[in-house]
Amino acid sequence: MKKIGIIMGSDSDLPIVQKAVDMLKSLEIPYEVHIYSAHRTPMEAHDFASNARANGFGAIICAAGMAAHLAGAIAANTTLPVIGIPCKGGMMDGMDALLSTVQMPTGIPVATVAINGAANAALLCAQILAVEDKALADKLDAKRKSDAAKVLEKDATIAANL
Ligand code: RP5
Repeated sequence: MKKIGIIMGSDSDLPIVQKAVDMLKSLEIPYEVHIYSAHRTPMEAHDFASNARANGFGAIICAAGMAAHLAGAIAANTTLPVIGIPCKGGMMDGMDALLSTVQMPTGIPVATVAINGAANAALLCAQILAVEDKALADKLDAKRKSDAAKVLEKDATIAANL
């Protein structure tokens, strides 16, 4: 199976990124985690993206806050799918990162999840890999069913108690 690259702009993003790591772990998808910044370590970010396909990655998650250019900078140097997580923080509470991540020019797409939407970023990567992987697709179907069952269990509890 292809690996997922998880890159964050700073170790201060880790509490948000952890949910993506946990999700990939629970689905038994291999991953590699790095701290590369579009601004502080642009050469390392460039090298990672340029070599990612040859290095066995299937998609790349990029988490960054504030002037969040990391996902765009990575996407500029690979045609692998890039999923951006805008991280909450700074004076605009994540709106700055959301707009910086999502407003990409035509030709260089970044699939942007919600502010702090790390679990969905991992699920989207899993769904991309599952296009060619029946066992993973079955796991994702089972997760959907189990998530739905949990909601229905809560529905039964609330209906009985209120
Ligand atoms: C961004 O700036 C990082 O992704 C982080 O969200 C934010 C603040 O970084 P630190 O100053 O905490 O390292 O590039």
